[in-house]
Amino acid sequence: MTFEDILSQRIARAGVIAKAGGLESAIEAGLIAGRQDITLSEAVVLGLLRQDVRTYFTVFGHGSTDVGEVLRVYQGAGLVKVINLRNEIEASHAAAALRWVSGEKAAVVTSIGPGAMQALSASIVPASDGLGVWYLFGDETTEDEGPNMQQIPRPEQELFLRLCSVMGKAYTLHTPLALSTALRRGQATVDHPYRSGPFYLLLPMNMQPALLEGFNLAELPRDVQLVMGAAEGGYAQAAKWIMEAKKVVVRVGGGAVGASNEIKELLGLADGVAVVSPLAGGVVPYSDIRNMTVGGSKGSLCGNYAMEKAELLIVVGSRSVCQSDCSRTAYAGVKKVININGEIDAALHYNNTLPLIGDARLTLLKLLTELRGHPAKSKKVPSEWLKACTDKRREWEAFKAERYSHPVLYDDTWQKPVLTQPAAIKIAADWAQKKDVVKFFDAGDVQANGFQVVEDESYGTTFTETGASYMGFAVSALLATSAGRHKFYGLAFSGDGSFTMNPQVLIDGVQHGARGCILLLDNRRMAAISGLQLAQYGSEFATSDSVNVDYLAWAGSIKGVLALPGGSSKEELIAALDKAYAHDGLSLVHVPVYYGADPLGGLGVYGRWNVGNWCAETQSLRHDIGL
Ligand SMILES: Cc1ncc(C[n+]2csc(CCOP(=O)(O)OP(=O)(O)O)c2C)c(N)n1
Ligand SMILES: [Mg+2]
Repeated sequence: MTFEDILSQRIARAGVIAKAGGLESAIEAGLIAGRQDITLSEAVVLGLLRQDVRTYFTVFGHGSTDVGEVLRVYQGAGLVKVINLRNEIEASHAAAALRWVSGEKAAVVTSIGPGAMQALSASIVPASDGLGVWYLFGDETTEDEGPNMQQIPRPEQELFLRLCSVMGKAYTLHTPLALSTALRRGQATVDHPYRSGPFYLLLPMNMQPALLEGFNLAELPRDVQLVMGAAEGGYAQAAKWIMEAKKVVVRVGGGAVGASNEIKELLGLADGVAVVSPLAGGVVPYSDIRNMTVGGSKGSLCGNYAMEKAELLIVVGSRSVCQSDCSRTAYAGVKKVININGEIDAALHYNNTLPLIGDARLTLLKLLTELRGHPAKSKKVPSEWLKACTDKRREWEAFKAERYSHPVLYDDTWQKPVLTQPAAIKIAADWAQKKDVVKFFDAGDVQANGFQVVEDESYGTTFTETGASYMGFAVSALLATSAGRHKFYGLAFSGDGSFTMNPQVLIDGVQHGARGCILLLDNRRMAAISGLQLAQYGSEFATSDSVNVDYLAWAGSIKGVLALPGGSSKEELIAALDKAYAHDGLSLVHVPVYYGADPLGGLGVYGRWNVGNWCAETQSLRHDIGL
């Protein structure tokens, strides 16, 4: 077949599929023959379409022009949407954010080599946060005629496959007719019921245009809903432990999303309190009397208190990352653990554990049925445990309120009074809540202050990438506001360090109609690390520079971006956010923020962490506790 034949048949095929309303209906209505002469690239796009992947975040290169040509035709027919970007890390973040906020699947397409490596690096985000994302990477030619430019320069086979396979599941389409298996493997990862993740489909450059004669479309896997059931057994034992324990803490992790009602009832029946992981914020309403907010190495007064004093720990869908449990030292008094988890490894994390392996909500429902059969746990309302915890929560709220009532401090670097980061975040988070704006948080002090400040009443308005804490995620995530079927307005809380990792969004956001605001909290440094250096060694080192950047001029130089000074008061910041919101597109609000030793400038640290020169002590405590 000539290229002209391939192209004309492709255009006709895409047109028929679009007219029929999708591949499934085109096949069912017999509008398209079951067997087609198509290239591997087109079969991949068709296969992904059948799995409801219609959005592509791309940085094409010589390693992916053939896939690009197919996408050109399919976009022309209205079947897919291609969002061409300037950085693969940004592309990956946007795809992850789209999946996270809207549930919509997307694919990231890159060239071979450096482009793919950038996307692979950023895919630590969906790998850590459990988000299903497809990655299509150009790969070296299969005939091995000689080293390909941008391949890993060693005379060995499948090096990219090996590299990607460390991060997640990967498949090289070395043999085009293995496509259906490759797509099914991808489906099993991207649509995994409780721990989805990145899937890397490696497309050798000479295989992409390979013609599959008479390819049977029936081989392309259909879209399916994968669900998991409740855990089997163990409920009577779990209920007995819960009824016997005086002090119960429930760790609410990302796997608990969707189980708000069940957790609420569990807290009541168990007379427990919740400590909520930042990425599950709102699963327990902030105002709930039993919510001790966040806990861990940064933590909170009340969250860390509850963890330290509890005797029974109930984990719901958490991986127990070091930040969340002070590197295994947070639960000093815990004697027993009930771990409700989809993942066996995560469920067995602590000793003395009763693992309940299954879907969190369905398992909780069964546990609740068991618990309802027992007499009420505490006659006193509130119980001693709840009273002690709520006292701490009150202390925490007072501590925060004091900071909010001193929102401005004199800053040595800015040489003027500026807003503190906690105050600026509080003002903007409250503003976002009123406007129903989705909040994204970047890494650093911005993130830590953010999860200490945010007061969500329900899940789904804050997305803080605490899984990998990848600087530049929040600003790139703004691309998700316009990329999918569900449009929304986003506010990206970003530090000066994080923003400068992915400033491409200023251009790409305009090009693709992003609706959102970058709230740039500029303390002229990577403060989270300066803070760690000071706390550990008494000296800051190489975490700031002396370059004064005019972010307003930078953002304002891009036509379509509205750049606004955020001022140094609540009123000025709200006025700037209102103006940004009224702008139908992307804006950047620049807020100089305080960095320094004044305790009113920060929200404190309450836990331990196995990093720097804290390791010896933290590790020794972990072994003393022995959990
Ligand atoms: C891509 C990436 N590189 C390095 C880090 C390590 N790191 C975590 S926070 C941080 C500094 C963040 O600075 P900024 O965004 O300005 O926020 P601030 O702490 O100043 O509020 C660094 C370097 C990271 N999380 N991600
Ligand atoms: Mg900073």
